[in-house]
Amino acid sequence: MDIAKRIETLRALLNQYNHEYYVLNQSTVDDATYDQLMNELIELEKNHPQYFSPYSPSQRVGGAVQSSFKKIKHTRMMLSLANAYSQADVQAFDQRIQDLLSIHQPMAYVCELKIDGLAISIEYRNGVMVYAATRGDGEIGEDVTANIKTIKSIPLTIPDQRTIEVRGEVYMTRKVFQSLNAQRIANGEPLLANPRNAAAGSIRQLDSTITANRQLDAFLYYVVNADELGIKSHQEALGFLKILGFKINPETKTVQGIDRVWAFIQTFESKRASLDYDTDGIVIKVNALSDHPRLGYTAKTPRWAIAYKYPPELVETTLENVIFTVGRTGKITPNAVLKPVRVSGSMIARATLHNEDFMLLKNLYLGDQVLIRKAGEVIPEVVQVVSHKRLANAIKVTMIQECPACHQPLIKIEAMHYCQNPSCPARHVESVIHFASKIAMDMKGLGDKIIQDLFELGFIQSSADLYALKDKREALLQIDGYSDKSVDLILDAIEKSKQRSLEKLIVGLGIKEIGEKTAKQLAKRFLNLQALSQATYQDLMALEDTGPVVAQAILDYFQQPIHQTLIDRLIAFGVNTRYLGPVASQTSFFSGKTIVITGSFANYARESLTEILENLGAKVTGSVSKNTHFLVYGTDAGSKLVKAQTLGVSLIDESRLLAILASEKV
Ligand code: 3BA
Repeated sequence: MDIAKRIETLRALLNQYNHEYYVLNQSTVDDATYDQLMNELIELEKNHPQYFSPYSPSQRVGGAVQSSFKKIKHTRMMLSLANAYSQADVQAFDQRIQDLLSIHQPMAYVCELKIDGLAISIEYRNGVMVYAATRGDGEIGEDVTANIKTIKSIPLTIPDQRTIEVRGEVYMTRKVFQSLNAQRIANGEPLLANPRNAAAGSIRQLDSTITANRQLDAFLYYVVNADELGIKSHQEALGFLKILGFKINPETKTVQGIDRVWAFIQTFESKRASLDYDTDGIVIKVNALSDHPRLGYTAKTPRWAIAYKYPPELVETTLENVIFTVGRTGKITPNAVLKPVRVSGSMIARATLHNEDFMLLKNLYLGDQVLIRKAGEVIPEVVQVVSHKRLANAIKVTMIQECPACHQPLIKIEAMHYCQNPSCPARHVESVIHFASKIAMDMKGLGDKIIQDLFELGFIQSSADLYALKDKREALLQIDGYSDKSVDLILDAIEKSKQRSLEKLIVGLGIKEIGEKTAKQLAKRFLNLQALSQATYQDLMALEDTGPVVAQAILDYFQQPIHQTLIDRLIAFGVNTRYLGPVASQTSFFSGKTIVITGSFANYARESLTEILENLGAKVTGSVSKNTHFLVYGTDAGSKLVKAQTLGVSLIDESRLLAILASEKV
């Protein structure tokens, strides 16, 4: 027997069966035969390792565990979609397109279901998959190739040798999601909230054999380099994807005119409940690809597409109680405790009532039937009470006057109530949760519940105490449910957080008014915590984007002895207090230059371009003057370009910019 030939035949057959079963939903072979052929292939590959191929159908079972995901820079920015919430929004989208293109007949649009999953980008070269990446921030994603290869409906090889980059949505069917959760109940594991989170969690597994067991699926909807491949319309791009063996959504329809788009949206509103996967709207795309560059892009979204979002589902349930939680800043939030119900695919047991005014406006009584909604990633909210169902003698919900944790009287500032006791235990717990969170010191695995446990059991009183836990390993192991493995993971995450750059620490301190963006500016400007803590009001006011409120908040923070003590202890534990990010280069083309950016760019979001140029030492400002050194302009540059030309400011277009940045190696 010619081994090589047999292996090739088996691979071709198994690929064909996979495609029939997972993409076309029709099988021509029984499970036993399939398994037999697969086993034969695995056996041959094992005995003849010289014929190993990473693209063999035997490689879809997952493999080695990775220690982390590599970062991948997308060759072309992975954008987002602008949203529409009404017929008027959809019509405005159409009107703008017709205006921009000066077209007065109905446009051809492709209507696609908006799959509620996780966006991915996959590149093929010479007919084989070379990498697959998540969206990330649109510019840089994570290399999840090993995990994507386990998705049976995504081909490992395609019958086209050109470089082809395709994008789509990975999702989990409702059926698979339910059986996964049933299995988790049986194992006593926490439940996954909805299929979207389950799919995202499965793709983020470092062990691809776990991903392989999750039975993920994917619809592809975009050919990134369609222009290079001679594709003329979006519909044609979808047809091309289909020929290559990808799964495309069968409900997609091309129509003429926005009225027909609206009809499609209405037809689907009732149909989407019966699908076996979650959708959260309809994506509308201009069909003719030649119109896309003419329409261009705003900072983050193409002007030739929009996502219509269906109104969030309203669900009725019982208001069992109202509890008041204390935030890190002492802010009090009333929360509705609900009889758990399923809303927009997630189980909901709590909903926010925001503040006293909102809560009183709803006129709630305990035991009321209430309508709640959950829109996208937004916190569930009580919409209204069904007042005719109110029980006799029900008790009205009112605002509390003292802190539920420390019983100090609350102070009302504008619409919000605050506990102003600096040693309130609830505030301390929230401060530590914030300190450990992803946007701050990013201690992975140290969730809210664990931090609450550690507080209640007296292990910690402040963020600095986290760093002393490593000497209490034995005591931690005595806590119910803490294993050797989980304790080590937590201690390791805490230890690792000592190496975070200054901006993460600034966020972690929880200074009023300071978010991620301001923290980054402060870190870049002051370079270490010592310098920031000694900054004067004038120093702080001299920063761009920093006004009197922020400046005062920073001064107030460092003046409090309790904060000085915290910082001293963090330093004593070896927490890094220096800025570790890129510093403005002294020698770059842009160092010391004042630059204005205008228009939209194919390769950059505006914000990231600003950051790139600032990292190269440029000062990026908002308006063109005679002091401007360069105007960096993209498509649709308007009055700024005209003004720069009048003033004789040097102009840099996107291709020149790319060349300069390439020579700066960014
Ligand atoms: N079409 C999501 N973006 C989509 C290519 C553009 C796009 C989406 C889409 C930008 C869906 C944003 C993330 C992204 C690829 C960027 C769809 C869906 N089209 N049908 C117009 O079904 N969820 N999402 N993905 N590039």
